[in-house]
Amino acid sequence: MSSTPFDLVIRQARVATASDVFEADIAITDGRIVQVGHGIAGGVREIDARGRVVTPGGVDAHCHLDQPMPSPMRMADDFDTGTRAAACGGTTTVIPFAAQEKGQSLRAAVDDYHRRAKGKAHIDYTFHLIVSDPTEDVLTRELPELIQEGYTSFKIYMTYDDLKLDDGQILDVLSVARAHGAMAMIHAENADCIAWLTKKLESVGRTAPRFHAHSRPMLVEREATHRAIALAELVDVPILIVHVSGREAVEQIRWARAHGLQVFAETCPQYLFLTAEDLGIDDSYQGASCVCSPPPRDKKNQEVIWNGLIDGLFTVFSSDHAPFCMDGTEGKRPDGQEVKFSHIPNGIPGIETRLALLYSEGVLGGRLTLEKFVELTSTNPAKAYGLHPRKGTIAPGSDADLVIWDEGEFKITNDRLHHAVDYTPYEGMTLKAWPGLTLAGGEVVWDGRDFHARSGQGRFLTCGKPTLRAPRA
Ligand code: DUC
Ligand code: ZN
Ligand code: ZN
Repeated sequence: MSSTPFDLVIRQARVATASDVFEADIAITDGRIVQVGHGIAGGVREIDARGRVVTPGGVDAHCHLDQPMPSPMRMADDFDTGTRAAACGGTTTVIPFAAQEKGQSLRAAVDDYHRRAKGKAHIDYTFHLIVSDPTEDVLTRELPELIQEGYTSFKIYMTYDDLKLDDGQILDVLSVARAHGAMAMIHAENADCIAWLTKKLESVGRTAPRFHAHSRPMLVEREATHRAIALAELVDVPILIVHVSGREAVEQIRWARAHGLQVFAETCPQYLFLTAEDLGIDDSYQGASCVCSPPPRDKKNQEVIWNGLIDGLFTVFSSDHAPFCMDGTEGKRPDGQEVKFSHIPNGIPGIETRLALLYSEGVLGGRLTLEKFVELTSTNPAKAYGLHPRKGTIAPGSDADLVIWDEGEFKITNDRLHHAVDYTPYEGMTLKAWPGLTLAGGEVVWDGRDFHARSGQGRFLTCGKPTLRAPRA
């Protein structure tokens, strides 16, 4: 038997996977888990995790980093600051978006995004594509080729003038997903209803940030969710509805599941912890900080989202981190100006707070089992986007991406976070836990106090085909 010690052994962990919670030691060599069990031999380094929960590192399967924006807007986080924040919040893999601009080839969008990421990421990453211009060449050559190369998921939009596809285009793109086994993610909001409501609101001077929520009521999400499901049913292809915000969309997804359709669903922290009131109860511009789409709803809808997490309606829990500063000229105040709600860049930061919010209020709040937490935040996103079992579990052969949890009071303040955004929507909230240590590829990137850049930097991952089936609701 070889006497070479392991690089690292984590002792007496309370190991949590999507299927079990059990006590074990975890041995790591060359960035991978090599043994999980009892009585494991010594490591060059050892960490005593007695009594502490150890989960797989988080997979944040929906975040926006350094995505090209129309001038003067610019995302505050690039692959350096965004993945630094992710690591300090327990996330070890991110999947942001290589976004095609209309008129641009998909390949050019991917090449550009690789340039933005290269040498900057501290944790592993891959890309979803955003298909905004499904030309004949995109449909017949570029998209199939990219799927073949390991870009096996893409997002399509039913809203936003510069991104949205019409129903015929959606059918075309879904057909490519079906033919080549890709996962299609859909942003479901009815663009014409939003445009009509926005015009009405602005014509009577209702331009403050809070009217963003009035311009995107639940009905517009419900209708688009229904339509997305029908289009996918017509093509006979699985889809994943992203950032589901409340009851009416949930009902559509339940209906689809009950009819045996492969409809997956994602939700995000903002739909559990924020409401439309966070966009303002008066016309103050502060509410711009919580302008995102779909908008946060109300307390009753938060309960519906919690129930969907508990009962298996939701497949994945992502941040939808979309980082814009409140101050300066590139974020929520374009050119330094307070603008109409329809001109405020959409999105809120959340890449670092995603896991701790759900662990604290879900697991320690008694709503979610540890297994469910792991499934939603790590295992299922890894399966949905073809990264499992390299990512998303604690097992021999998997990457040594782990979180050791500290339980105790943790107050969220923006100065404790590691993103480049100048606020957090969760300022002042007291949580019951925070990652005490994050290991990425076997290296400590967060020790509970300080961030440590990973020597080899994060690696780009090519993805396999999705390996998930939606349960019948
Ligand atoms: N909505 C999106 O669809 N993407 C980024 C942020 C947001 O609010
Ligand atoms: Zn979206
Ligand atoms: Zn998004």
